[in-house]
Amino acid sequence: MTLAELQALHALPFFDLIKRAREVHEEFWPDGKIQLCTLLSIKTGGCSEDCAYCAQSARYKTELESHVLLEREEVMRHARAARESGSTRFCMGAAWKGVRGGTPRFEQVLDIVRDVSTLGMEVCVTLGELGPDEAIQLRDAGVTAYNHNLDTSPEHYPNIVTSHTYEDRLRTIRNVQGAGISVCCGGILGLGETITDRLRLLEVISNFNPQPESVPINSLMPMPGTPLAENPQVDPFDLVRMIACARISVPGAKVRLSAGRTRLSDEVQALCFYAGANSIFYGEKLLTAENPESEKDRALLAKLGLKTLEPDRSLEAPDFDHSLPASPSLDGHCHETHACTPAGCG
Ligand code: SAM
Ligand code: DTB
Ligand code: SF4
Repeated sequence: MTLAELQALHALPFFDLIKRAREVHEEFWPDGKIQLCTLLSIKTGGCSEDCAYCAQSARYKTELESHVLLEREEVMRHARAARESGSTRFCMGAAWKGVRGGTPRFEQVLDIVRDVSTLGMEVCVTLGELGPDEAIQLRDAGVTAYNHNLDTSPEHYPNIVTSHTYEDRLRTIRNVQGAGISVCCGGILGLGETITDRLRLLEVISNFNPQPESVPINSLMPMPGTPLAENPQVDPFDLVRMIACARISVPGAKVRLSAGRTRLSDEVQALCFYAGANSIFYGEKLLTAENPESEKDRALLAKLGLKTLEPDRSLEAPDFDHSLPASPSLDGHCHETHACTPAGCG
């Protein structure tokens, strides 16, 4: 979409905008299900980059405890737990500027991905900059999606990050597309941007070819010690408008209501789901910041009568271990296709 088209949409009266978004949502996502994703920080803190919102940058004195790349078994423990709790996508993040092929740490990541990809969930990683060869190796190891956010408009980006450029981000996204990996690309609200900056971000993202499979919309989690620690919270109606514009401009993408849900009421989250959000990060932690308690999320989805997405059987390894408990579904019905008993399922 063009910036002018997005501006015209955004300027609609609130109810007209969410009605338009709802129509698109119902056309493209008729089952109305919500995808649960679980995040895990596999390497935390000590990052060379200066992203002004991020607790993991080594440049700021934050309260964060850094840790080196997690061991394979520990990651697998988290991934199994995520699957058991109903997540169908497991996203692993590393606080790196980027990765380079042939290094021991990249080989270690490939090993982790190979293991996690046997569990039958979508496997997403976010590791920073990526070259074309690394992208192919990740795909071959089993990565299904790569998260690389553009965060804001090209114009506002240099006010937020100076250690790499918007063009660097776009190059990585092209490398991911080139390897045939799905792109997950979105942004953050609350970085001191204007509405035009937000819509410019959507203009850039909606003009990707192909359009991204996933668009996370984060609200800034102000992290103590970072330059943006005191930024004011975004008006929740503006968040809903952004979700609606994302739904309309990238209709086939999962629009993920991402960071910042701890500061949103149930009612605002419900409006976001109505306006086109169809995924959340589920589990008490994002990468380093807080996320709502799983129980609270389950209660909210149940209250709204929203069903969750079931695992995609085509992602399962041929020797997939069905002895693990099946994913409990939030609607109380078993979505497993194998024979199961009430005691073993749900
Ligand atoms: N280093 C990699 C990168 O920058 O792409 C991956 C990890 S990075 C933490 C993943 C994304 O989390 C960022 O692109 C940003 O959009 C989001 N993020 C980071 N800190 C945030 C915060 N305090 N509030 C909201 N979103 C945040
Ligand atoms: C995305 O857009 N949001 C997630 C995921 N992609 C990697 C990360 C949010 C991070 C929030 C801040 C933190 O936990 O440190
Ligand atoms: Fe590093 Fe990513 Fe945080 Fe930027 S957002 S400081 S690249 S971990």
